[in-house]
Order: sequence, then structure tokens, then C-alpha cells
Amino acid sequence: MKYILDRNWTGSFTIPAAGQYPHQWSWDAAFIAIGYAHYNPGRARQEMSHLLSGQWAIGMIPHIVFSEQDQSDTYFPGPDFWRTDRSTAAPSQPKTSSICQPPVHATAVRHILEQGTDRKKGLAFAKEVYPGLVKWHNYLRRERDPRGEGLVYIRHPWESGQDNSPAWDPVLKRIQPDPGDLPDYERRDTVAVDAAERPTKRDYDRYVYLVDFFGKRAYDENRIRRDGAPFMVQDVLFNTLYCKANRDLAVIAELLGEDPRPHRKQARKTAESINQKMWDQEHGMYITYDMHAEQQIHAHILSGFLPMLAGIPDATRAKRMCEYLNTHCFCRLDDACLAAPSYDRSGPGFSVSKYWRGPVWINMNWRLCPGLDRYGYTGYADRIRRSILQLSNREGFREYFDPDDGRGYGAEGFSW
Ligand code: 9WN
Repeated sequence: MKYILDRNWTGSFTIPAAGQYPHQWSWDAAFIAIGYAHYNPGRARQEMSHLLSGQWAIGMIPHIVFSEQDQSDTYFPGPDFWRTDRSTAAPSQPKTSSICQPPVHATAVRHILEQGTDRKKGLAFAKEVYPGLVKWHNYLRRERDPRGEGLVYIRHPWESGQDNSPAWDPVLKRIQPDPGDLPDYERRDTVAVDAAERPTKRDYDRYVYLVDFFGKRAYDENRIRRDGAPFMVQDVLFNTLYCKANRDLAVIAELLGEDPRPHRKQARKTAESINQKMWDQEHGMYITYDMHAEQQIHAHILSGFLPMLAGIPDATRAKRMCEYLNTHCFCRLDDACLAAPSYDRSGPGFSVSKYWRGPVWINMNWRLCPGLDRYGYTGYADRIRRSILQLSNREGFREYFDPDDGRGYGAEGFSW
């Protein structure tokens, strides 16, 4: 695994995969830093510092920080597309995107502190980045939680990290841009990867339409909301990771002699709201919420089991979740299951190779395991851990894998 990270290391950050993703992505960077923390804490710190160099003045950590070295224009949407100059809060350098990704950053910094062999440097680093992390969490609370529920919304499918998930279909269906409403654009994501695995042209039109909608409102969250942002979703995964990150931020605060209580309070509030608003009693999993339709989105995606990671369900709920997980719909151990697919096998449109619509994602399975351990399902977790190692040993570090035969798909030499 180290050779992949060495190959993808640019000298100041790590790209997710050569060819397909030549810049720095926010949640990838945090996961990668967790990896580095085990054997190269210096690089872990550099990874996070580079990401934070793209933080906006309002606190948002953007989902892409563009490489200053790579001017190859092989990725769409590249730096010019985002028109971040329309916002006074965006840095002029480095160039960034204008949306965010799940908040795994405080969690990564906690790993750096706890795993790093050089405790003194780890503490100095935590002290340096703590204000930026607080600003990021404050941004989410202030700008993305208008009802004060403890739940933050995402306003673009890419903010979820699970870009093409079937959970977004009913929401995206409401967006029907005319060709004249769209800026000109040319996709690059289907050059190296089979177009059949990637989102459709219609999906990309909607992704582009949304970015243009935000830009026309100068990325002002109040205006975006007031003008009826068509995609406003309280995502289970995003909020689970936010809850965990607040707990981790509290631990960091304590070590630095700062006040941990506001972060703990926020984490409690998020956990309570996830339990109240997102639990699906009929199926035994957590479900993402569509703020326009004011209803849960019944697409059963793997992230619905991730609240275990943050200790959100009680033991009874966790038991029901594991019962559902351990069926053919996800990963039935008796079926010699490889790892958990990103979407229920019996769900409409399930595919073993389509982006976020069925394949196994390593990061999701990896985050599922500590959740399973936490509730005593260690045998299940061990099996998944072994299995994801086997998948990458056999197929290489691919972006995603067929849940039935383990075949690797998408980008090769993938960092996380
Ligand atoms: C858009 C980099 C990113 C991951 C996302 C994954 C994919 C980008 C894309 O790649 O998204 O952000 O172009 O498809 O869905 O989770 O962070 O690895």
C-alpha cells in the first residue's frame, strides 16, 4: 500500500489516483492522512496542512484543492469552471472548488495526535490547525443547519462523497435544466474509465447546473436557500461523520487545554436528531432526508449502517441493522459474501459496476468495521476486514469492486 501512496504523493499532498483524479480531494485527504499517521506522521501533517490552505474565509473546506503543478486540464470540472472569484470568501490561491465533502478532518487530526510517534510535533500541529477545524464545524452549523436541528444539509450530490448514489435520484429528478440553462462543458471522466460505469450525461448536466446556480448567487448560502436550491438533503453519512468529528474535536480540545464542551454538545444534538429523524423502523436502518419533499428517501444505501461508527443507535437498533446487513441484500456471511455493496442488491437499478450503485467501496467498508466492533459484531467486522484486504491483494488498489466476483473497477492505484 505504501508504494501507491508514494506514487501518488506530489511533494505537498496526495492525489486520489493518477489520470482520473490529479488534484487533492477533501475526504480522500483525511482518509489518506489517517493512513500516513501510522507510519509517516510528517506526511500526514503536510497532507492536512495543504488541504487547509484552501479553506475559505467563511470556514468551508472545499471538496477539491487544485494542484498548482498539474496544469494538464485532464479533470473536469477544473479550476476555472467553479468561478470561485464570484465569492469574496474563496482564497485566490490555491484554486478550489466551491462545494464541500464529509467532515472527516478532525477525526484525521485526532489520529495524527494519537498514532504519531512524535507526540510533541503532533501536539504543535493540532494547536496550529485547531482554529481551522473549529471554523469548519462552525461553518457547517451556521450555514448548513438553518433550523438548528443539529443536522447539516448538503446541496450537491458530490458533497456526500457518494456522487451517483440512487438516493439522489428522486431529488435530482426535480432538476430539468434546458440546454440553454447550462454552461458549456466537456467531461473528462470517461477517458480512462468505461462510460457505462460512470454517471450519465443527464446526471452531469444536473451537477453542472447546480454549481452554476450557486455561482450565480455568489456562493451566498442565504441567497442559495432563499432562491430555492433544488437539492437540499440531510445525509446520514455526512451527519454521522460530523457527529464523530465533533467528538474527536472535543478530544483534541481537551489535549490542547481548550473547552471541549461545545463540541460534545453539538455531537449529542446530531446523534439525537439522526435517531429521531432518520431511523427507518420498518427496515432497520438509517435513511437520508429530502428537505424539499420533507420526507425520508427510501433508497437503501450502505451508509445507512454507518451510524454505528459514531455509537448513534442503541443496542436494539444495532441488532436490527446487523440482521439486515447480514442478508443477501447486503453481505450475507453464509453466501461467502466478499464485502458490503454500496446499495441493496434488491434495490431498483442495482448494478455491480455502476458508480455508487452497487460496487464495493473500500472506504465505506473500512468505516463500517469499527461500528460493528463497537456493538460486539467483531466476527462480522473481521471477516469484512480480511475480505477487503484480499480484494486489493488480488485486484490491486482499485476505486471500487464487483461485490459478486470481486473484479476491480474504476481508477487504478487508488490512494484511500
Ligand atoms: C467528484 C476523489 C473523488 C471522491 C468521491 C468520488 C469521486 C469525484 C468525481 O472521486 O468524486 O468529487 O469526479 O467523480 O465519488 O467520493 O472523493 O477520489
